[in-house]
Formats: sequence, structure tokens, C-alpha cells
Amino acid sequence: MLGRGVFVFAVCLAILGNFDWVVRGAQPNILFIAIDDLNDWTGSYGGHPQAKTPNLDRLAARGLQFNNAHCQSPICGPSRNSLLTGIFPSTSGLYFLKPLDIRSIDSLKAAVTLPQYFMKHGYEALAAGKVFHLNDDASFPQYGGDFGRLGPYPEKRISYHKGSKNVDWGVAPFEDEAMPDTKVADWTIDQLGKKREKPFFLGCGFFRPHVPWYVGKKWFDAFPRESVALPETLDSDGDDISGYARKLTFSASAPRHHWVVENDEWQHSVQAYLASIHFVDHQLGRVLDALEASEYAENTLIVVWSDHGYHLGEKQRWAKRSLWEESTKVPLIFAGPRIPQEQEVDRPVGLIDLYPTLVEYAGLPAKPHLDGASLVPLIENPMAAWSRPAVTTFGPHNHAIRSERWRYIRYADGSEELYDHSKDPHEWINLAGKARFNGIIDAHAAWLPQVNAPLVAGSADSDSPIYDPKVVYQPNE
Ligand SMILES: [Ca+2]
Ligand SMILES: [Ca+2]
Repeated sequence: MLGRGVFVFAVCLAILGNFDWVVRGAQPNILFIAIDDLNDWTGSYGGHPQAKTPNLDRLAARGLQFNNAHCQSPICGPSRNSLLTGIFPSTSGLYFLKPLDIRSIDSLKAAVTLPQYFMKHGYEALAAGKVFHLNDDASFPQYGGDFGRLGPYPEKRISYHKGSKNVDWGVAPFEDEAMPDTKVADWTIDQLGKKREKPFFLGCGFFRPHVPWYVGKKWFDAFPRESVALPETLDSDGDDISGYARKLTFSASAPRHHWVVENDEWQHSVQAYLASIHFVDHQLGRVLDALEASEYAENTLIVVWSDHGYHLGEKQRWAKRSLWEESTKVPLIFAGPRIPQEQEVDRPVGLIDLYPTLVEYAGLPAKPHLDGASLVPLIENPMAAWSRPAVTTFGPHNHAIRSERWRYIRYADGSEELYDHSKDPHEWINLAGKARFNGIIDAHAAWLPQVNAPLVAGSADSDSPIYDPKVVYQPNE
């Protein structure tokens, strides 16, 4: 009998590989940190030469950074719901912000979310701030609150006197202590100081650098406005894309690029975004320090992600809501036990892959019917062969396929774009339509989702002229 037991133990080790926590009886905790609307403007990603993110950088230095990670939807709610359910927007039909409550959506109401799956396997799940767009009580039954979300607001707008009260930027007369992100960090730090009986899945969702870009003066002072570098643009960039693409990526709530330029607000808004990132990085650092000082320091995986990127004038666009690199690329960093240090992965991956990755990492049984793939092979070997591209979707039949070298976009009207990142990192030159690239296009088109579920009820998009006929498209506004 003894020999048989040893055999079974050995088989278990072989199946579970390096992530055999169950066998060893010490499952890792998960500290799951979301930063809203953060593009690649961080030190270790290098998207802006003046970004100040010492805490993200130190995390990347002690962990694994995915250099080619992409969201599945370039909007907060559907991106997060896709990540947390493991289901593509094109499978669920949740392409746009509304409905906010996933349990009101037929295709998602019975979904077992990532934190729920961990709870089913012995974890406790708790969170504060913005992990889901709006918290799902079944996923995080211990929820610390949102502490006022995007507020507080000054008495008067500072820079942009139009539209949503959330679209504005400038030095705000608020102490850091008044900011919701400070309270999210405080709450998370408090949880890390408590004795816990079960392994935890702890969500910490920061709101900045989502607009409004209001943070205190000291964060702005770190970036003297007159020396702030602007993103590179090409005036004729929009000339080689379809009218459909221009209309799809028109955002009613975002500032128009010509307004920003003519009102001399470009450097100011870039400064405000950098200041907001610098501020939230400081809050992240407080949480990382608290974890390091806690009894969970050695047995906690840290995962930091953003829900999508952000345009600040690139391609003459502002905000998210496009299928281009600025909107789809996200920071994604892992650090903790059995994660290699000072390593980077160039393979294309998606936030959709986090669900199966964390399940495998924690040694839980594989969850069927997920649209992503576990990244554990890339954690074990950052150079491992990897055939899958990252897929981003913005409405039915509008998809971007990002491989290691190329971005291919196909829109619902059949128009296409192809960009070669080895020569054109700004995606200025659309190569689609040139016969010599037909093979590249065919290879990428093979990854287009075969299912394009109709929009779920109540999801007409209030920001898009294509999906909401009440929105008037004014390309020259
Ligand atoms: Ca967001
Ligand atoms: Ca172009």
C-alpha cells in the first residue's frame, strides 16, 4: 500500500507541476489590484518618457511583466465583466457599459465569477473600490465600499466646461486623505493586518487615473507643464481608415482633439493624467509596503492590471473606445511566490486569460467553458511557444486581433486595418488592401470570434453614434 500511495503522490506532483500548493497544504493568497483607465504610461512600460511610477516599477522588477497584454473590451464594465467571468464580450453579448449589474443579464446571471470560483474551493473573497464596475455581492460578499468613486469634485469645473462632470482636469483643492483611492488603500491595508483562517482573494480597485483628473498640487508639481512631452501624432493618420471606423471610435463624451489643441489644454491634460498616475502609484506603494510587512508577505501572489488603455491625442482621439493599441494595451504584472523575477513576456495575452491562469496557479481544478487560456506556461518560461493572439471587441463583428508583430482589425462593415508593429508602433500606416499582406490577414482573420452574440437587452451605447441613434456624429466638431 505504501508504494501505491507514493505513486499517487508522484502523479499528483506531475499533474500539478510547480503549482502544487494543495499537495503541500499552503495555498497562496491572491492580491488582485485593478487600476482604472491606466495605459502604458508607467516607468517599466515606457509609454511616456516622464511617467513617475516607482511602485509599479519595483513590482515589475521583482516579478513578471507582460509587455503585450490587451483588454477584451475598451470600456470599463464589459472589460471587467469579461475578465471576471472568463467569457468574451462576443460570447455574452455584453459589449457596452450597460446594464451595470451582470446578474440582470440572461447570459451572465448564472456565471461563476473568478472570486466565486476561489470561494468554492476554500478561499474567502473580499474587495473594495472598483474591481467589478459595480460590485457583485455574490463575488465579493465582503465589500468595503467605493468611498465616493470618482469624486470629490471642486465647486467649479477647472478646464473642460462641457458634458459629463467627470470629464475635467486640473489641480484640485483636495488633500490625499479625501480621495477615494486613499480610502481603498487604507481598507486593503487594514485587511492585510488581520488574522485570517482561510486563504484570501483580496480585490483592491483604484479609480485614478480615470477622469476627472483631479489630484492635489504636489502630484501636478512633479510634471512642470511647459516641459511635458506630448504624444506623437500624424495629421493624415485618419485618411487610410474607413468612415465606419471613424464613426465607431467617435465618443460623444470625450473632448475633441482640435478643441484640446486650440484651447492650449493638451500639455495640461497630459500633465493631469501623469499626475493622476503618480498619485495612484503612491497608493499602490502603500498597499505593497503593508503586504511586505504582513504575515502574508511570502505567500501572496500580486496581480496588477488595468481594464483598458487610453488615448491622449494619439490618432487625434481622446479616451478609450477604439480597437487601436492605445485603447487595448494594458499593464499586467505578476509578482510573488514562484513568479520569476525581472522577466518580461512579449507574447500577446488577454485579461481573459487571468481566470484560467489564477485557477491553475492556485492549484484549483480547471474550470470548463472559459474563453481564455492559462498563462502558466509563459510564467514558467517567458519564451515558450505561443500561438494565440489577443482579441479585443467593440460591438458585434468589430474585432482587433493582436499578435506579437501585427494588429489586424475587421469592422462590421467589412473594412479592415493591418499594422506592422515592427516598423510602425503608432499604427499610422494601414497595410490592409495591399495584396502582399493577404496571407498575414488570413492568418489573423482565422482568430476572429465565430460567435457574435447580439447586444444584451438594455445595452444600447449612449456614447456611440453607431449604437445609439440619438447621438449625432459630428466628425469636424
Ligand atoms: Ca476603465
Ligand atoms: Ca493611418
